[in-house]
Amino acid sequence: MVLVVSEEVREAIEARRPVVALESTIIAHGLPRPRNLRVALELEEAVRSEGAVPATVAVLDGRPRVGLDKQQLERVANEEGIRKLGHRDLPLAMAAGAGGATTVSATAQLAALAGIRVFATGGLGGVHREWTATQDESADLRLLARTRITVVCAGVKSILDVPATLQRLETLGVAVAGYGTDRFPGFYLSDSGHPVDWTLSTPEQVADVMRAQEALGGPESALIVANPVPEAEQLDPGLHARVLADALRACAEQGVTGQAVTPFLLDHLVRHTDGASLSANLAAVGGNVRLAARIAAAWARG
Ligand code: PSU
Ligand code: MN
Repeated sequence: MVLVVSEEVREAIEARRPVVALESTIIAHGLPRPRNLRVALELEEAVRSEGAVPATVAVLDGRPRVGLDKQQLERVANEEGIRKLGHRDLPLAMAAGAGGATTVSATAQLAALAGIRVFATGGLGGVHREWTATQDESADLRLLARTRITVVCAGVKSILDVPATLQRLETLGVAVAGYGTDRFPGFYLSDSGHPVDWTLSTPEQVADVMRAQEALGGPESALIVANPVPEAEQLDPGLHARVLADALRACAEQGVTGQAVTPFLLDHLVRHTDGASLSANLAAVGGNVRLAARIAAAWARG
C-alpha cells in the first residue's frame, strides 16, 4: 500500500477498535506557532482520553502517513514553508518526494483508504463569498460527496458563504446533521443563523446513521456531524462580524487568492480579536475531537 500507517493505528483498525483521523492543515496553516504543536499533541491526547486512537494524517518526504509520531508532528508544525495539500495535490507531492499538511479533502481520502470511518476537524472548507467572481469553492465538498467517512466539525468556516455552502452540500448529496441542535453551527459561533434538517443527540444515533449508509450502499458519500462550540466559549458575535468584515476587505485589497485565502483570513481573525478567535477555534476543535472519539467507539461496538 502507498500509505504508511503507524503500527498503533494499523493494529487498532485491524482489531476494529475506535480510531479518529485528524487533519494537519489546521496545525501547519490554521494555528499560530508555537501554540500549534502543543494543540496537535493535546488533540491526540483528547482522542486517547475518550478511549480511541488518534491518526493524524500528513505527507512526509513523498509518503502519505496515517498516524504520526511526535517527531513527525513536530515537522508538520514547525517546517518553514510547508505546503498545504488538497486531495488533488497528493499524487504530485508523492511523485516529487515532497511533504505537506493535508486539508480535509486530502485527509478524508487518505483516512478512508486506510479504513478509518471517523474524522474530526475544526471547520470544513466550502463556498467562498464572492464565489460568482472567484469560483472559489473548497475541494472539501466534492471529495466528501464521494468518500464514506463521518466528519465531525463545528460547521464550515464562518469566513465562507454559509448558506451557499449548505446548498452545495445538498446538491452534492452529502448528509448533514446538527449534533444536539437544529441550527447549523458557525465555527467560531454556536449558531451560523441557518437551520439544519436533522438533529442527532448521541454517538449511538450517529453510528446508526453510519450503519444505514452502509446498508444502503449507493454513492459512497460522507456524513457531516455539525457540533456547535458551546455558547459560553464562542467568539462574541458582534466582534466576529466586525473583524471578519475587515479581514475580507484586507484579503481583497492585498490580492490574496486561491489556497492562501483561508490561512490569511484565519490569521487576520486571530490577530485582530486579541486571541479570542483562537480560543473559540480551539474550543470547537477540542469538542469535535472528543465527540468523534465517542462516535468511533459507538461505531466500533457495532
Ligand atoms: N478550519 C480551520 N483551520 C483550517 C482549515 C479549516 O479552522 O486551517 C483548513 C482545513 O484543512 C480545510 C481547509 O480543509 O482549511 C480548506 O482550505 P481551502 O478553502 O483552501 O480548500
Ligand atoms: Mn479555496
